[in-house]
Amino acid sequence: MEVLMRTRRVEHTDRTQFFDDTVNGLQSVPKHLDSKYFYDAEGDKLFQQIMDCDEYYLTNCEMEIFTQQTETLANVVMDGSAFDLIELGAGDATKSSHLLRELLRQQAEFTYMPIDISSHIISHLNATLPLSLPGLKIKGLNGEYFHMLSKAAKISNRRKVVLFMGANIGNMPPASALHFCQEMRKHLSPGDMVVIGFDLKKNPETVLAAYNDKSGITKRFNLNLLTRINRELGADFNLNCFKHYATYDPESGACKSYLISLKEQTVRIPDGPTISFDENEYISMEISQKYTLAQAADFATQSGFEPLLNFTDSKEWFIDAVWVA
Ligand code: AVI
Repeated sequence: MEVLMRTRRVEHTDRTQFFDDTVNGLQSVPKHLDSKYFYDAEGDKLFQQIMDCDEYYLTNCEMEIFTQQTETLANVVMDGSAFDLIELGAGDATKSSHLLRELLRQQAEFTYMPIDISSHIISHLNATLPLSLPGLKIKGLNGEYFHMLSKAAKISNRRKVVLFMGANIGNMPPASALHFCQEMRKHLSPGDMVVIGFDLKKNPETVLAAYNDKSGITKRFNLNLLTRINRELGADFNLNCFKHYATYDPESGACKSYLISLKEQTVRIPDGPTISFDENEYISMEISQKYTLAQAADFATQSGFEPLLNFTDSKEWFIDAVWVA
């Protein structure tokens, strides 16, 4: 069976947006690229390999929560009334299908509404999940998260439970992440819930290793975006002239990755500018922000939610926080 992996794949129709974002980012000081573009077909495969590698603990931690605490999680989200279970960036729904199975077992009255920017992922989920989870009511929504949340509210007026998992919130700088939570709150009504994954601050070496794995998969994952820019925009990045560099600041909780130019060089983008790099100049590629429990709870209150409880893995490295609107 075809494996659908990442959630934020940008579809082919977005080439103009990709071009504009890339050119703007590379003309900025300092230079940056948008990590949402990591996920082409090769990026999806590399991310799958990251999730399977020893150092990348996040997936196992959240999977442990969804497999070991499924019944309690199901009871919390069921809350005694019918609801729509909306998943932002559903991907292949690997983790959430454990919750779906338990909700079906408990005969919960719900419809699963996965939202994804990829129409391919949504058609796949619509077609396959009811086969693996008999009795599942599913209504996949293809589009931007907040547009589709508005659409979901028009389709049904039942209570909403929104899943936003995988520490995807960490890929936004904290101010943008807070804004995202505030925007999400505006799309929900009192009594609605969110279940949101946060990767927690921990031993700095553990965090850094997850983004600087020994086998170099994360390095290939970062460099793959240059390959994508070459392929889709016709640029001439020489991948051998850039080095992957990851840092973790335990004080701020920001884990950041960069590509460092190994020499003075120029890169041409057809129909766009020629980009000059100094030796050691960097491109900022991604942030993976880590939080304390208190910071995650503050996010809830500052965006108009009440933090209800946290589901934590046995190492206490990751939480799925449950917030009520
Ligand atoms: C998707 N996201 C939560 C991953 C993370 O941990 O920030 C993406 C990633 N980048 C490098 N490794 C994993």
